[in-house]
Amino acid sequence: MTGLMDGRNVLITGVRNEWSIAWHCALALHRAGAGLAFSVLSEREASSVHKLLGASSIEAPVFLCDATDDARVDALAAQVRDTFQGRLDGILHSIAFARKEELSGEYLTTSRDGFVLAHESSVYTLVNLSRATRPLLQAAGGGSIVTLTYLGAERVVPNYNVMGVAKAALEASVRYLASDLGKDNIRVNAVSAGPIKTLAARAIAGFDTMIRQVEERSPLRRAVGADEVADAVLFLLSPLARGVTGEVLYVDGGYHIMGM
Ligand code: NAD
Ligand code: IMJ
Repeated sequence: MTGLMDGRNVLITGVRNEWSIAWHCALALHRAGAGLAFSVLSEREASSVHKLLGASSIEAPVFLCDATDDARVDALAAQVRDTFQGRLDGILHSIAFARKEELSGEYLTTSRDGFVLAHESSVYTLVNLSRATRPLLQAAGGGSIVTLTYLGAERVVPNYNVMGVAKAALEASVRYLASDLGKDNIRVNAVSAGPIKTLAARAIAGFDTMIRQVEERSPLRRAVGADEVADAVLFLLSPLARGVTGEVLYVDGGYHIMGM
């Protein structure tokens, strides 16, 4: 069978467990024929990904990389280069972090440290990964970088706070990176996903209320699943999106278009 991603190699970040949006993207990319490599934050996540791979018959290396650590990001790029003979076609950036205490109450009380940590983890990691892997994407004649964002970048969503400010910077980074990398035929886009029950969302105050609102108010009258986000990510990583860069694509059942 010929697949949309046959002969193309993609680096996937941000798989923590089977609910992770990045895991569903990995499944969609694998089904489309892509070769995969994974980068995870901790040994614990590495063993979780090894279990998922074992159960799904996907063969792929799993590298350890705290994406806020410049030396680790450069080492990851070298590992990916060796895995894929110097050529890389796509990257999924699915990384966000803020301190739990900054994700409730007023944004006004965000600490300086918490502000910096959220931006380093959730925004600078995209810049750093893009910089370190640019030669590999260039060697493939171009490529596609996709990150995940949320409506809280543009609207005030209760408790999203410093993450919303970081996602605004992430979306602006998508545009600036798209401008820098377009001359290398490297595209940079974001998928803005509706609320999905993952580890990064379950513990959040008001998350269930948010899902109920989406079910009541979005044009499709339902929340979206990680598989639906994954298909949009697959599109942006694939040659079907060869004319699309610097864009934010909403996969939220249309929620963001509504005034009320
Ligand atoms: P998740 O917890 O499964 O994934 C978050 C990942 O970020 C984890 O794998 C974690 O290890 C990784 N990470 C954090 N700091 C890191 C670092 N320094 N280096 C490397 N990895 C690091 O949750 P998820 O919901 O799948 O989140 C993935 C992305 O989707 C995030 O950017 C999130 O903001 C975005 N998003 C989620 C939702 C939702 O409702 N779940 C909606 C829109 C956007
Ligand atoms: C997160 C916080 C507040 C409201 C929220 C979310 N809503 C949604 C999310 C309405 C959908 C999930 N989301 C889009 C995220 O980007 C989550 C990021 C995140 C989550 C945690 C939880 C655990 C922790 N730190 C985190 N850092 C980032 O300690």
